[in-house]
Amino acid sequence: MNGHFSAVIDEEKEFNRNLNDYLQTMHVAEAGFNYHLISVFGSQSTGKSTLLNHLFGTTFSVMSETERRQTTKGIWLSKNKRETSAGTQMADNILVMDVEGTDGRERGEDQDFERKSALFALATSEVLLVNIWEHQVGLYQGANMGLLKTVFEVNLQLFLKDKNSTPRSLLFFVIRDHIGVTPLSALQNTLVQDLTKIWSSISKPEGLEQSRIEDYFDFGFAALPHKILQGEKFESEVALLGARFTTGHRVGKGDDGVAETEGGILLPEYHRRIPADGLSVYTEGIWDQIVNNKDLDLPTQQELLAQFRCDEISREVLVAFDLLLTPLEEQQAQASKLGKAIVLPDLGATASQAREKCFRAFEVQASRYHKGVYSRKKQELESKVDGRLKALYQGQIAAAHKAGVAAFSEAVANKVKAGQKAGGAYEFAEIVSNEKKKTTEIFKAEVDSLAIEGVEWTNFVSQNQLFETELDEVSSKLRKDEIRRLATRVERWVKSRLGDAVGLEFNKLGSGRGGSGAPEEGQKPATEKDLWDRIWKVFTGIVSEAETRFADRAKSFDASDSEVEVGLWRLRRKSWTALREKIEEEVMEGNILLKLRENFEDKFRYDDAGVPRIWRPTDDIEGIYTKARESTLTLIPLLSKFKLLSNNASPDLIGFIGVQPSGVEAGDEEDLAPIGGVDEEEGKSLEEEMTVLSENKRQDLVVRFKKTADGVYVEAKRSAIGGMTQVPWYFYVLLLVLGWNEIWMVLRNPLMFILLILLGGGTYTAWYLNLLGPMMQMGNAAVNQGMDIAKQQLREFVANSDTARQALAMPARQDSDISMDTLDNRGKKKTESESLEDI
Ligand SMILES: Nc1nc2c(ncn2[C@@H]2O[C@H](COP(=O)(O)OP(=O)(O)O)[C@@H](O)[C@H]2O)c(=O)[nH]1
Ligand SMILES: [Mg+2]
Repeated sequence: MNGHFSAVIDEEKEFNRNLNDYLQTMHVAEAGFNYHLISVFGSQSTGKSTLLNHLFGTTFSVMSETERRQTTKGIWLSKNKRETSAGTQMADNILVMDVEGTDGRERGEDQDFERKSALFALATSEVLLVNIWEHQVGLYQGANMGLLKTVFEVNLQLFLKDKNSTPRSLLFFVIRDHIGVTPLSALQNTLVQDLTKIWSSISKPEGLEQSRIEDYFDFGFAALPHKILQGEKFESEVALLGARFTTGHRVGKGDDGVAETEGGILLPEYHRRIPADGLSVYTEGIWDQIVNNKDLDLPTQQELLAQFRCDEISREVLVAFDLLLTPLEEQQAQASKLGKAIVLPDLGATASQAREKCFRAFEVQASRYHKGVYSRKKQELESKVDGRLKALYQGQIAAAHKAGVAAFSEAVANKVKAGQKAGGAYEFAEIVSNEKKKTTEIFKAEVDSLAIEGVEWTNFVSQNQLFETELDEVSSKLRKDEIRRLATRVERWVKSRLGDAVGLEFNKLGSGRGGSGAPEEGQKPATEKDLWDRIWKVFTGIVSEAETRFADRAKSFDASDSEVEVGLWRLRRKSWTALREKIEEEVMEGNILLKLRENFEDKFRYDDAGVPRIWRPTDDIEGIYTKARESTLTLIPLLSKFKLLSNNASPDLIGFIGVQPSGVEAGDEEDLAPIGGVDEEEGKSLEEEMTVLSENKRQDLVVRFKKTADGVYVEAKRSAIGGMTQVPWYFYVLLLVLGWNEIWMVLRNPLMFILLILLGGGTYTAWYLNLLGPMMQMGNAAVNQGMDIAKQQLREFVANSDTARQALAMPARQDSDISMDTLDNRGKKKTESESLEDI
């Protein structure tokens, strides 16, 4: 190849692979269908190359006029170098092929090349210029006619393969060295007759016997004067001929088979419809078929070309597509490798633009090729591109889904937390529905942004549904958690209330009328026998209050009936367990013994009016003691079993807790302590559940209590007789004998004597007025009172001092500042009690 023309086929009959480069340099490759391929035909040295060079400004080598040496064999191609001819704008991108063969007269060894090049030219060119000397017109046996016969024959072969679409060709006769004596029209007639004769002489393939030459060819004619003899005229005629190389269209067909056209000779129907960028591949394929003596099948060649080119174009457009898409794919892959899904910003817009651009670029270039192949390749490209997009979009949706669900649960959790901090004033259901709406909108916006109009698979309806379903699942899980939290708060409240209320009931056991164990508030009940009735009543009251609150709150979260039912069931069970624990605590050894002692002392040391007793030897201490002790002892069997006075049976615990609701799941039962009689499989009966003190404990308690009571009795007894011990009479004699001196001293001393008389007179007067007894009683009471105050002081010291209490192994006092029922489960002193309204 040089700058002027390119070899299509070299002398070794090899196809020149640089043809496409030449077409690109000449800017023909991008011209689509806007080009024209013209070949020249004729015997050796008939001035073909000369004609082309003059017509199109090409530089094909011409046989030197002096040397008459043959030019190199082969097929050469050049682009028209002229823009205008005789003032007329020539057609764009005219490509001219110069076929150099051997002289027709020496046909023989190279007839083969001639035939092959003719076939090649015919298969590819719109116009075949047939160069012929005027003096040869009419010479039917002339060399040119032999070549034409070949052309017609191969043409018929082509037609056999493709009856429908092989385009017509224009055989344009250029009569050289036209002297002008015989008019062109006469020459024209002679030529047409000769052609018809040739046509009828060739053997036609089956089915085409009746075909006429005009069915396949249009004819054009031009005459040129002698180039050397009439140089100037030759030039101007060539220029006029060049002016005919413009596009034209058919208006009819004359009688002689000469096409009636308007405009130039280049009719659209001659065009082989091979896009310029595929011309090189196409012609190569054709030459390959021809050289290898294969049946030339143009439609197949066109399909092959289309496949080749469409694939090539597809690759090209995919490169551009890759450039846009690969970074996104990599970003996504990177993120998922790190385990965190990423929502790529503006993915929908970027990707759909890349897709659109890719398809449009493909369409512009590839749609010029074979329609069937094109549409197939287009589909292939689309599925390739959409496959990539699909994966990317699915990743995107999955990421948006994941991010959405995470954002949703986080937002709900945060709002709930904030609400709890602000004092529990939040509506769970409202938070969930607001957050769900917000999250769904964001997700839907992302999904919608991926939609491409008219592309079915970008309509992610099911993904939207899936997302909403997942949000519902998450919110149901969050709601469950919320119910659990609510339950925990309510349970804590129940526990704290039970601690107070049950503690109070037990305290009443030891509370006397002003006795040291009496609580500040609360009246001693009329009877101790209804202790369990009172506890049960208080308990059911607290639980039912808690149940109401729980149900109300749970309903406000949109909890289902079944969830509420399960929650209430759990609450009742936990409440019962809490009550059992509280009772257990109350009847702990030290605690209960203290209560019994207080109860006993209350009965023993105070009379029915609540006045403390002052023991006198005459009092029936033993009787009162026995009565009080027996009365307190009756408490032990009462305490040892949870039994109601009203129906003389244990409360209906099974009825209270109720049947296990069907909605209970495995997780709901995990943290529940078994309850005897309710959970039958636990092997503990209701009887056992209701037993507060075991038989052993009971007996032990009786023994211990009796000891304690005995101690109190002994103390009382001692105080009654302590001041009344009899003094023997000889003690008075001894006192008189030993103290005689002192007596005399007092009697002799007037001051002492007067004091003695005053004291004796006072005593006599008191005795005389019967005031001696009450005075003595008063004195005795004052001493007792002093003792009591001292004991009280000691007790307070013991109660308030941990070390002292530990030393005595004594439980804390129920009504002291640091009492058990106001301590929380970690032993910390509670500062404020929880209100059910805050829950
Ligand atoms: N008589 C005559 N000779 C010509 C004409 N044009 C070219 N020639 C000569 O014919 C010879 C062969 O020309 P060439 O263009 O190489 O013929 P080709 O082999 O058909 O390509 C050259 O020596 C030209 O000078 C013409 O119009 N009339
Ligand atoms: Mg030549």
